[in-house]
Amino acid sequence: MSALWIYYPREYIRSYLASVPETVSLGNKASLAGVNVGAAVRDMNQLNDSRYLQLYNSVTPENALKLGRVMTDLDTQTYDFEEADALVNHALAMGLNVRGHALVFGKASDMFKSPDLDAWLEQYPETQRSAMLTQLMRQHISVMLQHYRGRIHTWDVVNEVLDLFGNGNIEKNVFQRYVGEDYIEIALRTAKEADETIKIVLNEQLNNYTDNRAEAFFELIKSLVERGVPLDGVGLQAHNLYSLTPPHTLKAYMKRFAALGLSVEITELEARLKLFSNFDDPYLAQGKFYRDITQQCLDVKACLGVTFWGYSDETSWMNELPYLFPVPNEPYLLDINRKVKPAVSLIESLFDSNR
Ligand code: 9MR
Repeated sequence: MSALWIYYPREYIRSYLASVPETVSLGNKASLAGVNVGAAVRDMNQLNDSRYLQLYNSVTPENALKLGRVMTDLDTQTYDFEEADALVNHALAMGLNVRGHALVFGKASDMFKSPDLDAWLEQYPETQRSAMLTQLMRQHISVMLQHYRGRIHTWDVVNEVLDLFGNGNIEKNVFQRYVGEDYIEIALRTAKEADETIKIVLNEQLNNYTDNRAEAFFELIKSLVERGVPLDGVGLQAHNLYSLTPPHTLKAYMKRFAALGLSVEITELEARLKLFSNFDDPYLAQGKFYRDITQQCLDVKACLGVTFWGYSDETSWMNELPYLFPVPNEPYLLDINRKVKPAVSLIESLFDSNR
């Protein structure tokens, strides 16, 4: 029964289409309030959409800055910045804040094989692998930070250090296996050496902000700070995949990082439409959820902003994994036809009364 429910594709009435606004000014209002509201973009087409600046004042290249996209040859450590530069330069010309994502990301290799670092290392004698991966990681951080010096000021230097389903243990990803758990600290220190002006962020996916895993993440961050490891902020991704996080739990959690002297940011917000199927109007309920999450950020001074992990419901990384994420996902602020969804005016209304 429940399996049927999960896989049953549903369509909900799009009553919001009756009042799609001509223009919106969420991006402007966010700028005036000194907060970033952004989206992850896949390509120039999304960035060039006439709604982009109406909605956002910030952007995160979804994949363009990742190792697998910029490094064309692991052995010679050759780079091709054409696509990434085009996107970043265009975003800057539009006046957007650009978030750099992500320099050291184990799952990109383990899950997405982009690139497959294990396969690369296995060509070399076992005794050399640790040194090789450490060198590659350090070199990559330095090359990226030098290349984007003065253009990108905030970087997810290390992405997703915890086991996705564990109790808060460090994920046994390719960096942990070859470099050791110290890879986190080595990466953060290397980033500081490469460009002392950037904001160094550790970005993590938590499924809620109250369980052992969330606690372990806090303890890890606290210990890095106490040991003087360079770290300016924490990114909380906020993918709501199988259940919805109660928004109010986020505020208390963010305040704990603020008390350590760190900034926080909601970096990859999304909540699948399917999670709202019990509501009369799932699109409206989704909008209210996003409004309430954004409110948590506005309530915490150290919170720099909120980024949605995609531009419009036409495409989503989740649609590419239908067995894990059966449709409807439709998690973004624009729908499958790039029409403005209810979330937009609901979030916009927060800026009329806040800050
Ligand atoms: O959305 C991204 C997808 O297109 C890529 O194939 C994948 C691997 O690079 O990464 C996805 O984005 C992830 C982000 O980089 C880190 N947090 C989880 C995101 C969704 O998987």
